[in-house]
Amino acid sequence: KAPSTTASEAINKIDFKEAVIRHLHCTLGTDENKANNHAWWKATCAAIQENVLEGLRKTQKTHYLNDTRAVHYFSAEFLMGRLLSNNMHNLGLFDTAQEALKELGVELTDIMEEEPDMALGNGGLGRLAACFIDSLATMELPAIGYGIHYEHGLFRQEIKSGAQIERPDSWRDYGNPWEICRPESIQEVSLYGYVETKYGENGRIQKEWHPGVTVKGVPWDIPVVGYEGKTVNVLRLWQSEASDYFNWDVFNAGGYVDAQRENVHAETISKVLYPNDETEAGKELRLVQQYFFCSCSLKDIIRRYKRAHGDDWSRFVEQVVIQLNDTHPAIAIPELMRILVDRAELDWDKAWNICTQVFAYTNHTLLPEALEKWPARMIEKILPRHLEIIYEINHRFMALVDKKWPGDNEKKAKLSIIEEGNEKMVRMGNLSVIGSFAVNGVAEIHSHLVKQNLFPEFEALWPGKITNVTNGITPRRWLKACNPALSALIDKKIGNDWPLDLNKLEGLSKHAENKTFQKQFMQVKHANKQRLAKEIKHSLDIDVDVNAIFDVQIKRLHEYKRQHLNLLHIMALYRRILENPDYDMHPRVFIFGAKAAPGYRLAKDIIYAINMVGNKINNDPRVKNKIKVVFMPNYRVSLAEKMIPASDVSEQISTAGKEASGTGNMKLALNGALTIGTLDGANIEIAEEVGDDNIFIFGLTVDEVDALKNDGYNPLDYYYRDAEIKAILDWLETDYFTPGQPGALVSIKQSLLDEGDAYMVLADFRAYSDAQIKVDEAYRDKTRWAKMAIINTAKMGKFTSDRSIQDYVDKIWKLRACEVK
Ligand code: 26R
Repeated sequence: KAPSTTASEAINKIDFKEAVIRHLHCTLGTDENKANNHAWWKATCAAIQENVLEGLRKTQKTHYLNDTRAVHYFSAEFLMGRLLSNNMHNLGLFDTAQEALKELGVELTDIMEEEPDMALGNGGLGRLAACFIDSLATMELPAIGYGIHYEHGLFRQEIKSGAQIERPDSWRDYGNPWEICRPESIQEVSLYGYVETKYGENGRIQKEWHPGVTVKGVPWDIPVVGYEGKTVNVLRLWQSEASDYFNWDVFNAGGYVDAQRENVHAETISKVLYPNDETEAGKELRLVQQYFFCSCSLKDIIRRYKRAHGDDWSRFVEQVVIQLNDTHPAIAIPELMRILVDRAELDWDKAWNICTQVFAYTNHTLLPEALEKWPARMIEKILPRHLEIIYEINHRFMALVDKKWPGDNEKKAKLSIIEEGNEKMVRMGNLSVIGSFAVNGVAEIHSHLVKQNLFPEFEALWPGKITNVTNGITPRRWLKACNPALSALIDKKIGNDWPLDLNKLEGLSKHAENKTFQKQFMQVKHANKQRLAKEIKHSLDIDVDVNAIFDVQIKRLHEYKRQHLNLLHIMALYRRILENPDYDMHPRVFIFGAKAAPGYRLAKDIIYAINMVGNKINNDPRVKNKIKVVFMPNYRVSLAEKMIPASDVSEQISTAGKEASGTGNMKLALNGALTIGTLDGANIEIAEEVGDDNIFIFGLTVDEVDALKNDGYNPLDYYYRDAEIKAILDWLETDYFTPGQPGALVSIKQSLLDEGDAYMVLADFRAYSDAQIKVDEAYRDKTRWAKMAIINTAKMGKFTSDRSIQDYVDKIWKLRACEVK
């Protein structure tokens, strides 16, 4: 931005300074001289929040007066990260705030570091929800996000002697400046107890649930500011509290201590986010969490509907659509049925009609261990009435299946919500498909596999119900805010309307071969790498060469994502250097960021192995700094925002068919990193956009993976036939990387050889290594690399989450934008 300030900007700046000082004084009880960075941060947030809340009031009034149809995004996770920078950018106040603070002697980028991440999610699914609510507000669509107000978000990761340690996350310890408590909208939620069957006068059977426990749901609202600040939607998160109403008797009977114990139990519900990514554990508290937030949210929606329409349910489906973010909120389906049938006394068919026009379901994974199934006995204990309703839904559905395929019991077994066996299980995926009017996968290949492998019988029964909506990312956070230098360069080249219309980036293509532009583009990358190098030095005391290739793999740690394939390749390079001191390669820094689920042994072993191998390589003078290995602790949204702009190479190396979409792949390519990846998830669509010359694709395809599995894949074939693979795996068994502790890394070798290498790491190793040689060659040709990087940025238009949301609107939600003046 030009340094000259217009009159109105000067006034804005003065106003802003005045607001910050006022909040230092009146909100924080301090002053300009005493305030530390934390106080400046809080005062700045409060000054910004004034503008946010004005937009919120206007938006809510406009939506109310227009009685708008809205989408309700139900998600157990929202990975919001930090909000200050995002809110300032979306309000167009970033430069104003930066200049105002500078005049007060405060550096904005320093105080932004004071903000704790809002890490109320595990990974892809939670971050997608955050990008989607940004797009919804930006596109002026009436929407509300519903979730859980976890007291502790995803654990903080520390690395001690190379191993992951989990520490509690406390994002609200010193107060959160963005959230607003709404005690006027508290809801009551019931659990446990039994169901009484009554016979009404008309012979109608009535079911009455006598719950054992009642808890309060307290809503906290986080305003969600759209770009250019017109629409401000909300994210409403529910916190559990003991219901004072329920414990009154215990208290009066002199049971003060017991009453407090009840409190502890009730408050446990929203205490902590489950840190499992893709491994269903079937824990009772998790089901209680899911039901708790779904029940609160449905009651909230119905209260709002009734305020406008009274007891007339006929317009409910016109006003309300609910998107289920995976099956985690699937219990909302029987809960809405319960409310309609038992409470509103609608007859079953009418109620079912409403349900199946309101819900839509997104599937995010095909991994069998991530598909939620609850023991029927557990549901019966916690939600006895809901289990009855689920059986009734299933009973009627089975009749429908019998009409389509008379007497076909195999079909019924596959389609049934209930999985028979030793222990009866309720399949939440089947319930979600049956209770929804639309089902979608998150990338073309993934949606294809949902139809072909996961739900083929549903596809046959209801052709067209399963569709695709390819994921996206918000370019406001993932380019404009996190990479200001690149954004400024793009503005200069093609104008500044790309954040709202990402296809405009295409305009960069014609400059891809322009020497001056290439130089500018790579200078920005270089500066971002310098910044990250400083961060690496600061947090790990490792020196990295900024002229080396920054090769980045950032995502949750999981075998299917194959961080260990990356590691084996690093070991291969190291070995090649030891065998041939002149081994020719451009220096490379391999940078990792990953959290492992606390109970996932092998994932933690892989983190340990990366650190131990890295430590050896980084300190071996024979390597002559050609390789560095960096494991950045506590990977999270705010760290991603620093790593992504500094990346040259993006590692997207999952076993084909396993990664539903990926979204980190899009963020990295948008910031000019080149992908080395398999034909999996959205990588396929990224390759289509950038063209085969601008991406490094390798490895088995989905069909080849299937074929190899059917032929009987044997990892030992690769071990014995490829001397390098053998040498590396054997190396893991020595104490070379873990002096005095032979066998400390052996579990990785075991998983690949003895346990069958379920993710075909060895089958893909050679192809991966060859692709890495191509990456090396490409980087040495500076002009070629610059051109490829520019083309990657230029071709990412498709992957804005605005496009994803438009697809949902057109195919599923049938929503209309509502202009807020
Ligand atoms: C059941 C429970 C333990 C659980 C299972 C799976 C909890 C969390 C998950 C996370 C899954 C659903 C997830 O995050 N999937 C990711 O969703 C992203 C957004 O669609 C995709 O980009 C990514 O490929 C996929 O792994």
